[in-house]
Amino acid sequence: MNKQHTETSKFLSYVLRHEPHAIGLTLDREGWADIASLIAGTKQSGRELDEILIRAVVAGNDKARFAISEDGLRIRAVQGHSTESVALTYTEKMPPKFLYHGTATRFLNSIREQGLLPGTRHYVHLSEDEQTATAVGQRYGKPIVLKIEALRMHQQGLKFFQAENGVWLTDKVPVIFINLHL
Ligand code: HQG
Repeated sequence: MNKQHTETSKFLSYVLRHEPHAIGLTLDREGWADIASLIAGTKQSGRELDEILIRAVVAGNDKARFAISEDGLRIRAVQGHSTESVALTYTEKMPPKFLYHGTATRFLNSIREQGLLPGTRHYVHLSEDEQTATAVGQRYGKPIVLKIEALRMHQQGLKFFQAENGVWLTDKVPVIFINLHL
């Protein structure tokens, strides 16, 4: 992704996951926004956006954060939402034995007490590989990767979902399923 694409991706994440109202946009329960309205609202806020740029960002996105509807008229973020207007329907799925969560060392004491909580987002986000988790943790400070006993959680009735881009989602991770001795 070049600089313009990265900036546009961050902007799209902001409006499609967190603050659609910032540009007068409405998302439906499944997170879909009308592309024409997205472009119109964005232009009003003084930022450049057109369909060519949107399509380039969606296609070239390193984490496949966005999807365009089959009819080509709508766009959504596939995970990561905090806005209450959205409640994506994810299909439950059996997770692999272990999943990983990247965080910052400064959060560890609190995680030891409370387990992993979703914060402002709708789910706790987990990845299949440690490398991705390290990059995620780095955003908040000195990264540390927590190994999660995902299959054991699932066997005990806790639900898992996988977004279209491969990110795993679960409501929370109780401390007993977190390996804190890495
Ligand atoms: C931490 C990115 C204290 C948690 C990534 C994290 C991901 C706690 C932070 C997606 C805690 C929340 C989500 C507790 C959890 N006490 N801190 N009990 N439980 N935390 O950004 O998982 O690049 O909301 O460890 O790739 O970092 O934006 O979640 O550090 O998939 O597409 O609280 O965002 O995707 O931070 O990241 P976030 P996250 P994008």
